Parts: sequence; structure tokens; C-alpha cells
Amino acid sequence: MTRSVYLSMGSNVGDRAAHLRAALSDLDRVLTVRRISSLYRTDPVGVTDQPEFLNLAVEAETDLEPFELLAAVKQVEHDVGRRPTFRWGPRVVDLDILLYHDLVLETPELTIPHPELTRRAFVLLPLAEIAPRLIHPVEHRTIADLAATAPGSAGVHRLDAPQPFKPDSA
Ligand code: A4P
Ligand code: MG
Repeated sequence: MTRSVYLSMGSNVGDRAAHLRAALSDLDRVLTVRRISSLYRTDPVGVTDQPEFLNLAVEAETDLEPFELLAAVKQVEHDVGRRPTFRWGPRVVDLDILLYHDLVLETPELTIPHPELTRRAFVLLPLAEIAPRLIHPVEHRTIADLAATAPGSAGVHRLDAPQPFKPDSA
């Protein structure tokens, strides 16, 4: 059965925009990308002594089951990180599953909705741009509402969304 899913992407190493573009086109091969948010320049959260991130959110449709989707996004991370232009070093793209239809799942390998979703402006603001009326299946609040009260939103800056961020086939 085809389901709507929402993912977030971030990069803070090397050519961040190129990493995100590569991840988007990779992703579009394994699921159907429907919407892509603008790109956001975001202050690092958690470990703050690291470079600024670029973040975005993606809406897609997929027939993959949750764990198949997790495997697919891990594969995309791996593929993008292994591009020959980038040496060893830290992972260049982080891909998280935010929401999978209205599924609520809590296992050691996979938690949906993503447990940090409600606390992270760098995830909520891009997501609210593409899915403001979506209801968080645990909080029972809209994404727009959660984004409006998210801590750290001052560190999240929306950039123009250049066309190259759309995968060719979208
Ligand atoms: N996992 C469980 N649930 C999920 C899910 N819903 N989606 C498991 C994806 N993965 C999920 O993730 C570790 C394991 O989480 C996976 O193998 C999977 O089984 P990871 O991405 O390999 O490891 P990580 O990056 O250390 O963890 P995580 O939680 O993704 O990192 P964080 O905490 O998200 O930190 N600041 C800004 N401004 N922007 C950012 O993008 N990102 C981080 C990354 C920190 N600060 C940031 C940003
Ligand atoms: Mg991750």
C-alpha cells in the first residue's frame, strides 16, 4: 500500500548543497518524491561547536514498509557519503524519517514519529513549509502549531529554494 512519508535531511560537511542534491536524486529512485522544502541555513543544535547545517524536509510516497524505508534511507546516506570527491571523515548527510502516514512505532532501531521532531526548529520549520496542516499522531497538534512554538527557531534561516533541489524526475 502506498503511504505518505516525511523525511528530513541535513548536511554540515563540504559542499552541503551538493550532498543534499545527491541525496534527493538518490532518494527519488527508491520512493516518489512529492514536495521539497526550501533550503534552511541552521545553527548547530546539540554539539554546537561544529559548522552550520543546511537542512530541508521532503514529502514522498512509498510502498516500502517502515523498516524497508529505514534501510533505503541508510543506503542513500551511505551512497552519498561514499562519493569519491569526499574522503573518509564524518557522514556528509543525515537522513531521518519524521513521519510515516499516521504510524506510531517505538523500537530500538526505529522510532516514528522521530523522537526529536517536536523539539527541533531546524526540522519543524522546513516541514511546516510543505505540510503545515499535517497532524502529529502523538501530540495531536498540527506541524504549523508545533513549528510556531519550537525552541531555537531564531537559528533557522530560510534560503531561496533553487530549482536544482528538485530531482529531475519529480
Ligand atoms: N533511528 C531510530 N528512529 C529513526 C528515524 N525515525 N529515522 C535509528 C532515522 N533513523 C532512526 O541514526 C542512528 C540510528 O537511529 C539509526 O541507525 C536508526 O536505526 P544516525 O543518523 O545513524 O546517527 P546520528 O546522526 O548520530 O543520530 P541522529 O539522531 O540522526 O543525530 P541527531 O541527534 O539528529 O544529530 N543541528 C542542526 N541545525 N541541523 C541538523 O541537521 N543534526 C544533528 C544530528 C545535530 N544537530 C543538528 C543537526
Ligand atoms: Mg539520523
